[in-house]
Amino acid sequence: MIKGFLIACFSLTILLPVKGQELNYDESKIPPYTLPELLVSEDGEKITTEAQWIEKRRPEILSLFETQVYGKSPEHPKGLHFEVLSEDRYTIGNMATRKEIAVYFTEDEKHFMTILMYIPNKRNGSVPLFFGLNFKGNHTVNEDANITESITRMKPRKDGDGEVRPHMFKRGEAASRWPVEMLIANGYGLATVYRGDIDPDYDDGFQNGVHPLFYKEGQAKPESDEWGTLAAWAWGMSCAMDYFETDEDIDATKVAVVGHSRHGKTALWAGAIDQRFAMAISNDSGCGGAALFRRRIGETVNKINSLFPHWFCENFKQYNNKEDELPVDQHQLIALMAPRPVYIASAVEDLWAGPKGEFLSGLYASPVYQLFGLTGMTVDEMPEVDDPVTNGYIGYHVRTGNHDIKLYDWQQFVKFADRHFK
Ligand code: GTR
Repeated sequence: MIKGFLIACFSLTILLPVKGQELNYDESKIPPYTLPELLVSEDGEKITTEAQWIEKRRPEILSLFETQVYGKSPEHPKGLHFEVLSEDRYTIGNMATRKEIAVYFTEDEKHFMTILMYIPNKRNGSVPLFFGLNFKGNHTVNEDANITESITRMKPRKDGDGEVRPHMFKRGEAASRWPVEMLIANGYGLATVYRGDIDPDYDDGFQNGVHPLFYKEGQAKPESDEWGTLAAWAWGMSCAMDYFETDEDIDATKVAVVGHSRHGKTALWAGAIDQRFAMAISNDSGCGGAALFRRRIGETVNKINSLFPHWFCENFKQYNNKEDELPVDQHQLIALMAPRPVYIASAVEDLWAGPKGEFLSGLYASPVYQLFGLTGMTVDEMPEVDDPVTNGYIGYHVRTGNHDIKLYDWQQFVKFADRHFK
């Protein structure tokens, strides 16, 4: 009862208008808009071949997203190295091996993230992997008592008295979002990292997390076109990929990046900057994720930049209330995945994220897949609720219910991955 009440209050705070801005949830009130061209390059050339896309248009679009939206990330650090901290074959009813791996960002091992990984014991050779960030610590994804508790900082407490830290969250608290047993039974591995290991999710002027490791002499915060927190998380995921390539249990050519909400935005950006990821899956990723910015329904650029000033690069703030001036829109982000498969999931009550805009970006990204002789989205109209479209290279579903990632969502991801990975 109390829990339900708290959730209701939380949702309300999210949905209340940010001072001075109007919120729109009405499809009929979406302003007319023109999307930036997908298949015309900056010098006006029409893009009609795979080679033109790869050599010319894709780099242009990627660079606009880097400098205007998420921010440029540095190269992987020279000191990047890994250590398997623990390995246990007898977990998940003896069906899976659990490993924990430290990914050290620095030679001196002071800065690191911990990958928690489950690999099916029943396997012939290496396995495909789902890899996503978690919100509250590795120990919250399963009740497995031997998962090492995440300890990095989370955020200051609202009352100013100390900090919220992941150990305050119960073991297995987020288990409904991480169906390890189902994935193992279907022959997939699962890896996750607590995102705070890379950069805690609050606005501290980029003093904690990985940003300061890369400041030049005298630099105190990222430049206007340099990485915000979402880009740092995606960069961390890309560093984890360096580890996956060294692990014989993992088929590094079949790693799907997956994420819910802010981590869905991150998964799409990770897939864009690191083409070693063979698939990207965005669940309820909304504004800054799969949803088209120009529709201005639910969360808008101005709102996301006021609520989360640290997520994007500084340049992105120029587009507050000026969506039409953005040189990109999110169909182009989806297109950066091509020809790799991408899956977009929405929830019908998640109006803050804007299900229709999430669908449309997939639809409008489809012409790029055609250049590769592939079908992106196989439908033109948004499907009915709980009627997934999984037969093209861009999968989509809108599920009954609200903002969350559920077993139903994962079941569709597995079906989609089976088509492409097996
Ligand atoms: C909301 C935010 C969304 C989404 C969500 C989440 O508060 O406005 O963009 O990222 O958080 O990550 O759960």
